[in-house]
Amino acid sequence: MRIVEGKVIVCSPGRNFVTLKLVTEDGLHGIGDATLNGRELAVASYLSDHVIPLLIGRDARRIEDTWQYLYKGAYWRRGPVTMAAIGAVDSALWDICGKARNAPLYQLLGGASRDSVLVYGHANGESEDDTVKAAAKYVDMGYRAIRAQSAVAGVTHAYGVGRGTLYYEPAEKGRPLECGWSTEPYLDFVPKLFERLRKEFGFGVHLLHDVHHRLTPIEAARLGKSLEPYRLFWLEDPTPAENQAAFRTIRHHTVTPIAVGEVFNTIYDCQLLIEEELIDYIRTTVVHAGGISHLRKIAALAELHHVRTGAHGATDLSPVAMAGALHFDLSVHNFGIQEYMRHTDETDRVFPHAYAFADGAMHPGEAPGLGVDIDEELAAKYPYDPAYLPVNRKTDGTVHSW
Ligand code: GCO
Ligand code: MG
Repeated sequence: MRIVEGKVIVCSPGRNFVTLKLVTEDGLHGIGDATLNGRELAVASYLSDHVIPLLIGRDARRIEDTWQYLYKGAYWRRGPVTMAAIGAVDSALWDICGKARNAPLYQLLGGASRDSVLVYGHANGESEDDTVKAAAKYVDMGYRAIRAQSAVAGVTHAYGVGRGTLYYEPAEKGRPLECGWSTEPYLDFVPKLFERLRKEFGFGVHLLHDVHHRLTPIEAARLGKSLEPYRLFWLEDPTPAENQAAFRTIRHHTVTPIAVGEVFNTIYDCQLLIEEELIDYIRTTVVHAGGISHLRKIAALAELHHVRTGAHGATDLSPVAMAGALHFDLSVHNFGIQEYMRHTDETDRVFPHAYAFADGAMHPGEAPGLGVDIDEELAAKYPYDPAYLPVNRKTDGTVHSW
């Protein structure tokens, strides 16, 4: 089952996506998501200029061997560009193997460990009241887990505040939007928001919150402690995680569960976090952390340490990544939750898929392989549209993590 063709499709049906497509001599094709928000063309070039030429003639069934060949063979290891490229190849090969066996991918990964995959949606608002209204909408749609973010007085363009739709898209055309950051009003506001949410919805719905890397460890510890009465499902990215040991401070002070890892690329990025049991959920994705093969290794390490998975699922990950995540989630034993941000209708039309949402949970469907495809003709109608993620500055102008 030799690979005879490979191509990279860059399109922008509502937002930018990079998709790898590999074709075998038997006429089967597989796809992988290679989207790196704000740096898309670097991965597209890495694939077209450096990886696809090495894939032609290789046996599509040798998934692990190809992964090691691309990882060790590049000499220059890790990083989001390299790992997104390897992840896309890995997903495309799993897709092909599923199709060759006429089985949905999860059946090749050990079969279903559960009936469906619990997902969380995003409730965003310009104020506490708006966020409560947005959360009510998700409860009405059947969600059993909701991430809540809100604008904070004194913080310009707070992270996660939507624009009145179900979609949240922080990347914008032109130069990066400059947001303002102030820790004090944020730390005072968030516990009040969750107190209100518990008052409105009780404890029957899971609540989550994303700090988006903005606090120091001791500030994050204070936030975790002040949120304890509201029993969050998780507090996400409380502090930047390049320094994994910094999470010891948070862990010493609070029992609020911690989730980290959407920006991680390999198992080494979370090794200490997992081995020292400093986190509760690992958020690595099939896109940026080397595909389904590598994610399974991270999950296996995590399982030894009572850490569950909670894969990133923002709209800057395409439906191809969503499908991969759902097969992984359904099969892996220590699954926790899956993020599910809805794509626009345009995006869904370009990437027809078998996965579906019902009663607050999702299922990848029974189509062979990933169960998702790309309509190339339609994709061609949405050319690449450069956009950048925002940057953040503190009130005195100092650049801060966005
Ligand atoms: C999340 C995320 C994202 C990121 C985005 C950046 O938890 O969903 O933090 O929304 O901001 O993926 O491109
Ligand atoms: Mg996040």
